[in-house]
Amino acid sequence: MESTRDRLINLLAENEDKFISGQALSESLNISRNAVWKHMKDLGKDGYEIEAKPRKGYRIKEYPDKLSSNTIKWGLESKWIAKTVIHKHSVESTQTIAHRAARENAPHGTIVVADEQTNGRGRMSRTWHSSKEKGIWLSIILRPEMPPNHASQLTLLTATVLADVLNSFEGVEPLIKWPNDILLNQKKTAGILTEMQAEQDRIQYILIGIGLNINHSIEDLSEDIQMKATSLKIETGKEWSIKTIIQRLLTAFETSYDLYMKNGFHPIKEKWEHFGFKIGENIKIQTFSDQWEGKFLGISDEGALLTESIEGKPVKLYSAEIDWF
Ligand code: BT5
Repeated sequence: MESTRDRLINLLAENEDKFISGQALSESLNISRNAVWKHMKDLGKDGYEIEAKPRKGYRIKEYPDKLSSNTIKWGLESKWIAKTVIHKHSVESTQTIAHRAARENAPHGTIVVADEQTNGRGRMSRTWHSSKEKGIWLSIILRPEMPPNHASQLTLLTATVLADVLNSFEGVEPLIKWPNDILLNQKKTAGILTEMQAEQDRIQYILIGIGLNINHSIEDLSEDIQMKATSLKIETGKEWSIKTIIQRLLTAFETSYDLYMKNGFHPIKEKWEHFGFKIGENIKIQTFSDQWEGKFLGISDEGALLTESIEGKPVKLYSAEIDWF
């Protein structure tokens, strides 16, 4: 159930260009005018800028930078993404919440976002450190009409969206490490976890989990990753608005996803290779059963890793880790 406060913010948001009287608010919310006034005072304390004019009423001028379902939606121009926003202060993992929401029929484009994750997950049960209010810890629920074996293309698509958005910031030069790491100065600043629920030939839903380090100082990074991880703040020397970056990511994701559904994977492949790290160089390749060295040629038309063995034999891999010397 929506709280009175949320309903009040929604009413103000729906009327953002005009004033809405205290009387009208008190009637719509079924609370006293004094209670309306108290809520306004609280909103002001939380960073909302509310203009109050005698005889006219109230108007919302600015949302705070703090994350909430309302602040994320405010000013977000989207067709289908983030029409439903589930925001939590602290969760084990946004993926867990998103799985539950998806099973309970949350619509395509629903997002789950948290200030902090206490048990954030990487691939293969690895840990994803997600310290409080320092980065973006977000899952997107998708219900695409496509064969389940194309799901990994959405991971590559998400990597290009992250790279594009970061690349639009002055002085930030991201690269993508196969398949899902975003690097700044060769250190990991973002990771993507794609999970899917599918029947044989039909996807029920896909979850795209995005973790992006933003306002961490080096000490905020857990010791085991300090040498190999970084954040936007470490790289640029300044603080960033997490809310604004979420909004940028969401609109860029929506545009890219719609284009992919219309035009297929080819443009994504080109963009991925544009940002791809170590393409054309020798790398170490590790699969479940094997480890060898070869040349990284790029990605295939379906999104597989294309390599060439020392003997010059082309090898296509769908699941592998790469490293270098
Ligand atoms: C990933 O896994 O990179 C996927 C990360 C996805 C995280 C998001 S946050 C929202 C959603 N909810 C979740 O619970 N997860 C998703 P992988 O490629 O397996 O990389 C994991 C490895 O990255 C770890 O073993 C560490 O070495 C390193 N690592 C952990 N936390 C990191 C961080 N904050 N920054 C950089 N590297 C990190």
